Amino acid sequence: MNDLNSTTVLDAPDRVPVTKKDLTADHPTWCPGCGDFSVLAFYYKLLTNRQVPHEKVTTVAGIGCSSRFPYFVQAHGAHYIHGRALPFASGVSLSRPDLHVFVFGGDGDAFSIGGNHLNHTARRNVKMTYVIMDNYVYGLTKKQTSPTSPIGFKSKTDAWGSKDRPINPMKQLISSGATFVARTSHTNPNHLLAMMEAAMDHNGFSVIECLSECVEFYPGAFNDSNPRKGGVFNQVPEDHDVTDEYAAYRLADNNFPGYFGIFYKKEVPTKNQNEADIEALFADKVAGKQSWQILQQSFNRMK
Ligand SMILES: Cc1ncc(C[n+]2csc(CCOP(=O)(O)OP(=O)(O)O)c2C)c(N)n1
Ligand code: SF4
Ligand SMILES: [Mg+2]
Repeated sequence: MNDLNSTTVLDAPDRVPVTKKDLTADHPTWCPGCGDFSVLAFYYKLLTNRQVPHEKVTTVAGIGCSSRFPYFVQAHGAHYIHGRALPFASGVSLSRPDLHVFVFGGDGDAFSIGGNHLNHTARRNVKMTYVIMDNYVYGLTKKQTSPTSPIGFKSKTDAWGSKDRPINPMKQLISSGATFVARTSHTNPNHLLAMMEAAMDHNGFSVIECLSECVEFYPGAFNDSNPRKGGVFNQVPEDHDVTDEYAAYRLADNNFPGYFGIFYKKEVPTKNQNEADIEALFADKVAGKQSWQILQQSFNRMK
Protein backbone atom coordinates (compact mmCIF):
# COMPACT_ATOMS: atom_id res chain seq x y z
CA MET A 1 0.00 0.00 0.00
CA ASN A 2 0.96 3.58 -0.54
CA ASP A 3 4.22 2.83 -2.23
CA LEU A 4 5.80 6.25 -2.54
CA ASN A 5 7.40 5.23 -5.82
CA SER A 6 3.93 5.16 -7.29
CA THR A 7 3.47 8.82 -6.35
CA THR A 8 6.51 10.10 -8.18
CA VAL A 9 6.99 10.78 -11.86
CA LEU A 10 10.66 9.91 -11.84
CA ASP A 11 9.78 6.60 -13.51
CA ALA A 12 7.80 8.39 -16.25
CA PRO A 13 10.41 10.41 -18.15
CA ASP A 14 7.91 11.62 -20.75
CA ARG A 15 6.16 13.78 -18.14
CA VAL A 16 7.02 17.43 -17.79
CA PRO A 17 8.42 18.12 -14.30
CA VAL A 18 6.07 19.87 -11.87
CA THR A 19 7.37 23.35 -11.05
CA LYS A 20 6.71 25.76 -8.21
CA LYS A 21 4.82 27.91 -10.72
CA ASP A 22 2.44 25.01 -11.44
CA LEU A 23 1.71 24.66 -7.71
CA THR A 24 1.30 28.34 -6.91
CA ALA A 25 -2.30 29.50 -6.57
CA ASP A 26 -3.76 32.64 -4.96
CA HIS A 27 -1.36 35.04 -3.28
CA PRO A 28 -1.45 34.10 0.43
CA THR A 29 -3.63 36.42 2.50
CA TRP A 30 -1.44 36.04 5.60
CA CYS A 31 0.00 39.14 7.31
CA PRO A 32 3.46 40.15 6.04
CA GLY A 33 6.03 38.32 8.16
CA CYS A 34 3.70 35.50 9.26
CA GLY A 35 5.61 32.25 9.81
CA ASP A 36 3.11 30.35 7.68
CA PHE A 37 4.72 31.71 4.47
CA SER A 38 7.83 29.70 5.16
CA VAL A 39 5.87 26.45 5.63
CA LEU A 40 4.09 27.01 2.31
CA ALA A 41 7.35 27.81 0.47
CA PHE A 42 8.94 24.60 1.70
CA TYR A 43 5.87 22.53 0.91
CA TYR A 44 6.26 23.67 -2.72
CA LYS A 45 9.92 22.73 -2.47
CA LEU A 46 9.09 19.29 -1.10
CA LEU A 47 6.57 18.58 -3.85
CA THR A 48 8.94 19.67 -6.60
CA ASN A 49 11.90 17.81 -5.03
CA ARG A 50 9.84 14.65 -4.97
CA GLN A 51 8.16 15.35 -8.29
CA VAL A 52 4.77 14.32 -6.96
CA PRO A 53 2.50 14.09 -10.03
CA HIS A 54 0.38 17.22 -10.08
CA GLU A 55 -2.90 15.29 -10.08
CA LYS A 56 -1.81 13.46 -6.92
CA VAL A 57 -1.01 16.49 -4.78
CA THR A 58 -3.65 16.47 -2.01
CA THR A 59 -3.65 19.17 0.65
CA VAL A 60 -6.27 19.20 3.41
CA ALA A 61 -6.82 21.68 6.25
CA GLY A 62 -9.33 22.67 8.92
CA ILE A 63 -10.08 26.31 9.78
CA GLY A 64 -7.70 29.03 10.93
CA CYS A 65 -5.10 31.33 9.37
CA SER A 66 -2.76 28.36 8.87
CA SER A 67 -5.63 26.25 7.56
CA ARG A 68 -6.06 28.61 4.61
CA PHE A 69 -3.12 26.64 3.20
CA PRO A 70 -4.97 24.61 0.49
CA TYR A 71 -6.15 27.86 -1.16
CA PHE A 72 -2.55 28.64 -1.94
CA VAL A 73 -1.73 25.29 -3.53
CA GLN A 74 -2.88 24.81 -7.11
CA ALA A 75 -3.89 21.14 -6.85
CA HIS A 76 -6.48 18.93 -5.18
CA GLY A 77 -7.36 19.89 -1.63
CA ALA A 78 -10.00 20.85 0.86
CA HIS A 79 -10.42 23.66 3.38
CA TYR A 80 -12.63 21.61 5.62
CA ILE A 81 -14.43 22.05 8.97
CA HIS A 82 -12.66 23.44 12.07
CA GLY A 83 -10.93 20.50 13.79
CA ARG A 84 -12.23 17.94 11.28
CA ALA A 85 -9.44 17.90 8.73
CA LEU A 86 -8.11 14.54 9.93
CA PRO A 87 -11.32 12.47 9.51
CA PHE A 88 -11.70 13.94 6.03
CA ALA A 89 -8.06 13.24 5.20
CA SER A 90 -8.40 9.70 6.60
CA GLY A 91 -11.18 8.98 4.13
CA VAL A 92 -9.02 10.22 1.26
CA SER A 93 -5.99 8.27 2.45
CA LEU A 94 -7.89 5.01 2.95
CA SER A 95 -9.69 5.18 -0.36
CA ARG A 96 -6.71 6.37 -2.43
CA PRO A 97 -3.62 4.38 -1.45
CA ASP A 98 -1.75 5.89 -4.41
CA LEU A 99 -1.74 9.35 -2.74
CA HIS A 100 0.26 10.77 0.12
CA VAL A 101 -2.17 13.17 1.81
CA PHE A 102 -0.79 16.26 3.54
CA VAL A 103 -2.79 18.05 6.24
CA PHE A 104 -1.95 21.53 7.57
CA GLY A 105 -3.53 23.45 10.42
CA GLY A 106 -3.08 25.40 13.61
CA ASP A 107 -2.66 24.59 17.30
CA GLY A 108 -6.33 25.38 18.00
CA ASP A 109 -7.51 23.27 15.09
CA ALA A 110 -5.25 20.37 16.09
CA PHE A 111 -5.27 20.33 19.89
CA SER A 112 -8.50 22.12 20.86
CA ILE A 113 -11.53 21.41 18.72
CA GLY A 114 -9.71 18.70 16.75
CA GLY A 115 -7.97 17.08 19.72
CA ASN A 116 -10.16 14.01 19.77
CA HIS A 117 -9.76 13.36 16.06
CA LEU A 118 -6.02 13.78 16.42
CA ASN A 119 -5.89 11.08 19.10
CA HIS A 120 -7.88 8.59 17.07
CA THR A 121 -6.14 9.23 13.76
CA ALA A 122 -2.83 8.73 15.55
CA ARG A 123 -3.77 5.44 17.24
CA ARG A 124 -5.19 4.12 13.95
CA ASN A 125 -1.96 5.00 12.19
CA VAL A 126 -3.64 6.28 9.05
CA LYS A 127 -0.97 7.03 6.48
CA MET A 128 -0.61 10.79 5.96
CA THR A 129 1.54 13.72 7.07
CA TYR A 130 0.10 16.33 9.44
CA VAL A 131 1.94 19.63 9.89
CA ILE A 132 0.66 21.55 12.93
CA MET A 133 1.60 25.21 12.49
CA ASP A 134 1.84 26.17 16.13
CA ASN A 135 1.76 29.91 16.92
CA TYR A 136 0.57 29.47 20.53
CA VAL A 137 -2.57 31.53 19.80
CA TYR A 138 -5.81 31.59 17.81
CA GLY A 139 -4.77 33.90 14.97
CA LEU A 140 -7.77 33.96 12.66
CA THR A 141 -10.20 34.91 15.41
CA LYS A 142 -7.82 37.62 16.65
CA LYS A 143 -6.06 36.45 19.78
CA GLN A 144 -7.69 33.93 22.05
CA THR A 145 -5.73 31.59 24.34
CA SER A 146 -4.88 28.28 22.65
CA PRO A 147 -3.90 24.94 24.23
CA THR A 148 -0.23 25.80 23.66
CA SER A 149 -0.34 29.40 24.99
CA PRO A 150 1.99 29.69 27.99
CA ILE A 151 0.81 30.58 31.49
CA GLY A 152 0.52 34.34 31.80
CA PHE A 153 -0.35 34.90 28.12
CA LYS A 154 -2.75 37.85 27.88
CA SER A 155 -5.45 37.38 25.28
CA LYS A 156 -9.06 38.27 24.61
CA THR A 157 -10.14 35.21 26.59
CA ASP A 158 -7.59 35.75 29.40
CA ALA A 159 -7.31 39.49 29.87
CA TRP A 160 -5.34 39.05 33.11
CA GLY A 161 -3.12 36.29 31.75
CA SER A 162 -3.83 32.62 31.18
CA LYS A 163 -3.77 30.39 34.25
CA ASP A 164 -4.23 27.10 32.36
CA ARG A 165 -1.20 24.87 31.93
CA PRO A 166 -0.38 24.45 28.23
CA ILE A 167 -0.17 20.99 26.70
CA ASN A 168 3.18 19.51 25.71
CA PRO A 169 2.59 18.71 22.01
CA MET A 170 5.41 16.15 21.75
CA LYS A 171 4.30 14.20 24.82
CA GLN A 172 0.68 14.29 23.76
CA LEU A 173 1.42 13.10 20.24
CA ILE A 174 3.67 10.27 21.38
CA SER A 175 1.15 9.05 23.96
CA SER A 176 -1.71 9.19 21.45
CA GLY A 177 0.09 6.60 19.32
CA ALA A 178 1.49 8.72 16.49
CA THR A 179 4.22 6.67 14.84
CA PHE A 180 6.37 9.62 13.67
CA VAL A 181 6.65 12.72 15.84
CA ALA A 182 8.93 15.65 15.03
CA ARG A 183 9.39 19.29 15.97
CA THR A 184 10.71 22.13 13.84
CA SER A 185 10.42 25.88 13.31
CA HIS A 186 9.60 28.17 10.40
CA THR A 187 12.78 30.10 11.16
CA ASN A 188 14.96 27.15 10.10
CA PRO A 189 13.78 26.30 6.56
CA ASN A 190 16.38 23.58 5.91
CA HIS A 191 15.35 21.80 9.08
CA LEU A 192 11.67 22.25 8.24
CA LEU A 193 12.21 20.71 4.80
CA ALA A 194 14.23 17.82 6.26
CA MET A 195 11.41 17.06 8.72
CA MET A 196 8.78 17.14 5.95
CA GLU A 197 10.93 14.85 3.79
CA ALA A 198 11.35 12.36 6.64
CA ALA A 199 7.65 12.54 7.51
CA MET A 200 6.67 11.83 3.92
CA ASP A 201 8.94 8.79 3.87
CA HIS A 202 7.33 7.36 6.98
CA ASN A 203 4.78 4.62 6.38
CA GLY A 204 2.12 5.72 8.86
CA PHE A 205 0.73 8.77 10.65
CA SER A 206 3.54 11.30 10.68
CA VAL A 207 3.07 14.54 12.55
CA ILE A 208 5.25 17.61 12.82
CA GLU A 209 4.84 20.49 15.23
CA CYS A 210 6.23 23.52 13.37
CA LEU A 211 6.60 26.69 15.41
CA SER A 212 5.17 29.40 13.15
CA GLU A 213 5.14 32.91 14.55
CA CYS A 214 1.97 35.01 14.51
CA VAL A 215 3.53 38.43 14.09
CA GLU A 216 0.18 40.11 14.65
CA PHE A 217 -1.06 38.53 17.90
CA TYR A 218 2.02 36.89 19.45
CA PRO A 219 5.13 38.58 18.06
CA GLY A 220 8.42 37.34 19.42
CA ALA A 221 6.87 34.17 20.86
CA PHE A 222 9.71 32.01 19.55
CA ASN A 223 12.69 34.37 19.77
CA ASP A 224 14.34 32.10 22.35
CA SER A 225 14.50 29.35 19.69
CA ASN A 226 15.90 31.62 16.98
CA PRO A 227 19.68 32.23 16.95
CA ARG A 228 19.10 35.36 14.82
CA LYS A 229 17.11 36.77 17.76
CA GLY A 230 19.58 35.70 20.44
CA GLY A 231 18.00 32.29 21.03
CA VAL A 232 19.23 28.71 20.55
CA PHE A 233 18.04 26.07 18.11
CA ASN A 234 19.07 22.82 19.76
CA GLN A 235 18.81 19.80 17.49
CA VAL A 236 17.83 16.41 18.89
CA PRO A 237 21.13 14.83 20.06
CA GLU A 238 22.64 12.42 17.54
CA ASP A 239 22.66 9.57 20.04
CA HIS A 240 18.90 9.87 20.71
CA ASP A 241 17.18 6.56 19.96
CA VAL A 242 14.02 7.55 18.05
CA THR A 243 12.45 4.14 18.70
CA ASP A 244 12.70 4.61 22.48
CA GLU A 245 9.38 6.04 23.64
CA TYR A 246 10.64 6.95 27.10
CA ALA A 247 13.72 8.67 25.72
CA ALA A 248 11.34 10.69 23.52
CA TYR A 249 9.33 11.76 26.60
CA ARG A 250 12.52 12.79 28.37
CA LEU A 251 13.50 14.88 25.36
CA ALA A 252 10.05 16.49 25.39
CA ASP A 253 10.43 17.30 29.09
CA ASN A 254 12.83 20.18 28.44
CA ASN A 255 11.55 23.71 28.85
CA PHE A 256 11.23 26.03 25.88
CA PRO A 257 13.03 26.22 23.47
CA GLY A 258 13.67 22.50 24.00
CA TYR A 259 14.87 20.35 21.09
CA PHE A 260 14.13 20.20 17.36
CA GLY A 261 14.15 17.09 15.20
CA ILE A 262 12.62 13.63 15.18
CA PHE A 263 11.59 12.65 18.71
CA TYR A 264 9.92 9.33 17.96
CA LYS A 265 9.51 6.93 15.07
CA LYS A 266 8.10 3.43 15.05
CA GLU A 267 7.05 0.97 12.36
CA VAL A 268 3.50 -0.21 13.08
CA PRO A 269 0.98 -1.66 10.57
CA THR A 270 -1.03 1.17 9.04
CA LYS A 271 -4.80 1.34 9.04
CA ASN A 272 -4.46 1.38 5.24
CA GLN A 273 -2.64 -1.96 5.28
CA ASN A 274 -5.00 -3.47 7.87
CA GLU A 275 -8.01 -2.59 5.74
CA ALA A 276 -6.37 -3.95 2.61
CA ASP A 277 -5.70 -7.22 4.45
CA ILE A 278 -9.34 -7.51 5.52
CA GLU A 279 -10.49 -6.81 1.97
CA ALA A 280 -8.16 -9.46 0.61
CA LEU A 281 -9.44 -11.98 3.18
CA PHE A 282 -13.03 -11.59 2.07
CA ALA A 283 -12.40 -10.90 -1.61
CA ASP A 284 -13.87 -14.22 -2.77
CA LYS A 285 -17.13 -13.58 -0.86
CA VAL A 286 -17.78 -10.41 -2.85
CA ALA A 287 -16.26 -11.48 -6.15
CA GLY A 288 -18.12 -10.09 -9.17
CA LYS A 289 -20.21 -7.67 -7.08
CA GLN A 290 -20.33 -3.91 -7.54
CA SER A 291 -19.46 -1.69 -4.55
CA TRP A 292 -23.11 -0.71 -4.09
CA GLN A 293 -24.12 -4.37 -4.00
CA ILE A 294 -21.56 -5.10 -1.28
CA LEU A 295 -22.87 -2.13 0.68
CA GLN A 296 -26.45 -3.28 0.26
CA GLN A 297 -25.44 -6.75 1.45
CA SER A 298 -23.94 -5.20 4.60
CA PHE A 299 -27.08 -3.13 5.24
CA ASN A 300 -29.28 -6.20 4.78
CA ARG A 301 -27.21 -8.07 7.35
CA MET A 302 -27.89 -5.32 9.90
CA LYS A 303 -31.69 -5.52 9.55
C1 LIG B 1 -16.99 24.93 14.83
C2 LIG B 1 -16.21 26.21 14.87
N1 LIG B 1 -15.89 26.73 16.07
C3 LIG B 1 -15.17 27.88 16.14
C4 LIG B 1 -14.80 28.51 14.97
C5 LIG B 1 -14.03 29.82 15.07
N2 LIG B 1 -12.63 29.62 14.80
C6 LIG B 1 -12.13 29.71 13.55
S1 LIG B 1 -10.48 29.50 13.47
C7 LIG B 1 -10.40 29.29 15.16
C8 LIG B 1 -9.08 29.05 15.86
C9 LIG B 1 -7.91 29.18 14.98
O1 LIG B 1 -6.73 28.97 15.71
P1 LIG B 1 -5.63 27.98 15.18
O2 LIG B 1 -6.20 26.66 14.83
O3 LIG B 1 -4.53 27.98 16.17
O4 LIG B 1 -5.16 28.61 13.78
P2 LIG B 1 -4.38 29.97 13.50
O5 LIG B 1 -5.44 30.95 13.05
O6 LIG B 1 -3.72 30.40 14.74
O7 LIG B 1 -3.44 29.60 12.42
C10 LIG B 1 -11.66 29.38 15.74
C11 LIG B 1 -11.92 29.25 17.19
C12 LIG B 1 -15.15 27.91 13.74
N3 LIG B 1 -14.76 28.43 12.56
N4 LIG B 1 -15.84 26.76 13.71
S1 SF4 C 1 -3.07 36.86 12.26
FE1 SF4 C 1 -1.15 35.86 12.82
S2 SF4 C 1 -1.36 33.74 12.10
FE2 SF4 C 1 -2.91 34.98 11.06
S3 SF4 C 1 -1.95 35.60 9.13
FE3 SF4 C 1 -1.61 37.25 10.60
S4 SF4 C 1 0.41 36.77 11.49
FE4 SF4 C 1 -0.31 34.91 10.50
MG1 LIG D 1 -2.82 29.11 16.22
